[in-house]
Amino acid sequence: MAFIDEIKIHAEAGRGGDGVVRWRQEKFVPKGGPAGGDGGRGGDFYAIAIRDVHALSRYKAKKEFYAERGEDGGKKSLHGKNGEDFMLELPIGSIITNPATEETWQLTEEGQKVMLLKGGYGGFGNEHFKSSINPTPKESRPGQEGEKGDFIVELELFADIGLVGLPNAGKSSLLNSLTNANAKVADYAFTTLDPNLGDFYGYIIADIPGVIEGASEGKGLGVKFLKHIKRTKMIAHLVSFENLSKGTTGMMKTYKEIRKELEAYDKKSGLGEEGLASKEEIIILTKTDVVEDEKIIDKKKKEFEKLDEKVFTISLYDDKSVKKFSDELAKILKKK
Ligand SMILES: Nc1nc2c(ncn2[C@@H]2O[C@H](COP(=O)(O)OP(=O)(O)OP(=O)(O)O)[C@@H](O)[C@H]2O)c(=O)[nH]1
Ligand SMILES: [Mg+2]
Repeated sequence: MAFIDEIKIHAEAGRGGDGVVRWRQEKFVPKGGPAGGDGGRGGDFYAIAIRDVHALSRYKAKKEFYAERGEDGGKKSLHGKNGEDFMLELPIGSIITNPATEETWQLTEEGQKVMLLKGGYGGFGNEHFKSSINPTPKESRPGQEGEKGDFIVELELFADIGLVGLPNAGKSSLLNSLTNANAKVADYAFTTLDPNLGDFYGYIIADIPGVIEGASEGKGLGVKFLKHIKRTKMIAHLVSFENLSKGTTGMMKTYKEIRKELEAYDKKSGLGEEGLASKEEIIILTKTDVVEDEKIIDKKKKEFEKLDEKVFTISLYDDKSVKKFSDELAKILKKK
């Protein structure tokens, strides 16, 4: 899936409204005092983070954005209305740079708002200049220009959940069935050579190459891919029922091997409490269809539940199990 990952835009905050020269007009008063109102403020220009990884593609055609100008002042001392702020919606993970000023901003949370450009102040109307020496000023000021700028927006995607497990556990297959990713799937180890990302209702799922025993020492595809899930909020740990055939402790043993690798990785990278092993984890027991006896599936599920983790059983040949998991996952991610 193609995520557009860089755009350039031109943005302008609103100009302030002009102050005006007006005179009070009252019945029986031939010439009243000054009554020209001040101009309104120009709208500010903001970027706001939304949960939509495809949001940058909206700005492929239109690349110039303007906050509203402030209204001019009016008669009877009326202040002009302030211009509306402009909210540029950008996906979470956007890094915004103004190359001219070398300022950068990063959007990391849904709803986060940053001001990129400030609107201009409104100009004073003639009433403002009234004084004892000058009771009838004919002076007013124009509104101030709003700030302007060219920005580069780059998208750095942070996965919300990372899939880990042995090669062949079914990670890429699960990613494909939950999202519109098109990751390569095959019945041999190390099919996935580079991480795949998928968009799951605005949350990013990362599928990384399988981890094997000794990975933290550089075995298999090594640890270099674990860094891709360093920033995820949680991991989903996949263990296939195919590992049952290694003996009744096969699945748990497989699970613990991978946990050990995550811990070793944390230690090596000095991650400690921030590490992979400390992340919230859900366990997915995959390929239930290779087991004939439902009781074995239940028993395994209970055994894993004793680890005090959320445990799901799933087979990609059973749509219901996929749907159930997908609904639960959406709930879990929303709660975070
Ligand atoms: N029977 C069965 N096979 C499945 C299921 N899910 C995936 N598979 C098969 O398992 C094999 C491995 O699937 P992948 O999704 O490539 O596994 P992976 O974990 O991404 O493997 P690596 O990329 O090598 O780490 C493929 O042949 C899939 O068709 C399932 O629910 N049941
Ligand atoms: Mg894979």
